[in-house]
Amino acid sequence: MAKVEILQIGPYSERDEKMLREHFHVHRYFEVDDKENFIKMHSSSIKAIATRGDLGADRELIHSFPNLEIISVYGVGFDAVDIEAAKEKNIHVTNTPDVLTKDVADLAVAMMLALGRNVAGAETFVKSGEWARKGMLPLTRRVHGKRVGILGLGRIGYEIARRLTGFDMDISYSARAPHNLKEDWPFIANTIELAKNSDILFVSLSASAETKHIINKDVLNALGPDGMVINVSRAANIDETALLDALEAGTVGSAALDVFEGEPHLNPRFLELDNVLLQPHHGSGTVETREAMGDLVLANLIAQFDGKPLLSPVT
Ligand code: 8YV
Repeated sequence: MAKVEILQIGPYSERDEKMLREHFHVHRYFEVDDKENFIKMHSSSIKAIATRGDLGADRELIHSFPNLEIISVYGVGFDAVDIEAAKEKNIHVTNTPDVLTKDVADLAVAMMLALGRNVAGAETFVKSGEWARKGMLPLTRRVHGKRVGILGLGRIGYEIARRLTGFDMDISYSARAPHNLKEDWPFIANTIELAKNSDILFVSLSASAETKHIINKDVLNALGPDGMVINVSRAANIDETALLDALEAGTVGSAALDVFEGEPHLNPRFLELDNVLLQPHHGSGTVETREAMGDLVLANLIAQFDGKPLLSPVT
């Protein structure tokens, strides 16, 4: 039997691509120069899209393939997929939740410690010989025991908070509604109030039209000149211009960011700042997690074409 034809939107690891090819006839869309002609030639034969959280699939792409049955996303975030367009055509969408939660939380905590204790700057101080020349490194501020706000207490936010209990932090959170928790972390509905109540603000909520620029000038002012903001969700959750202005003016203390507007081409203003820690969108970037994500992308595709229930449908 001929293999089902799928459209691959961006590169995966060699391992994952090999697995996909074993089961499917894969078209590497990102390598196609003449996309218009490709769509003319293959519009009716493509049955699935395999994409990534950061690349998604827009309305035009989704509607170019009338026999599309499923969009399998390599990533927990599916904000780059036009869910409405998929719904209109009864196309299933799956993502890769759970398998990456703890890695993203690990990185978020690592970013807090690294920025708070100036780990990168301190290493440069040693390697550049400044330690021997100048003596003591300027002191940093303490991290443990500080007030932490978690904006978005979903799976990832919860794992961040759980880790922070080991640092004796004073945790409060915001979410769509209060959670029924065993912990006694206060719920603060208003983002400005949450920021006022925090020395360190983690942004861990999934992105949507409603959360666009939820971190704005007012929230940053409320966090204040000693405050730190950490984003491991999506760039759109922060008004990046307001953040850059605040970091340059010192009205917010520092920022640790794993996601950027237009990434990987970030605003050059970030590169001029000393009060930032910049990461290349790799919250889920461990071998173990990326393999689990690749397995889940494939398992969802196989389930669809075997007529079995999907493993992780987006609901
Ligand atoms: C990316 C992510 O998908 O899970 C998400 O939503 O953004 C990431 O895991 C991953 O970096 C591959 O692009």
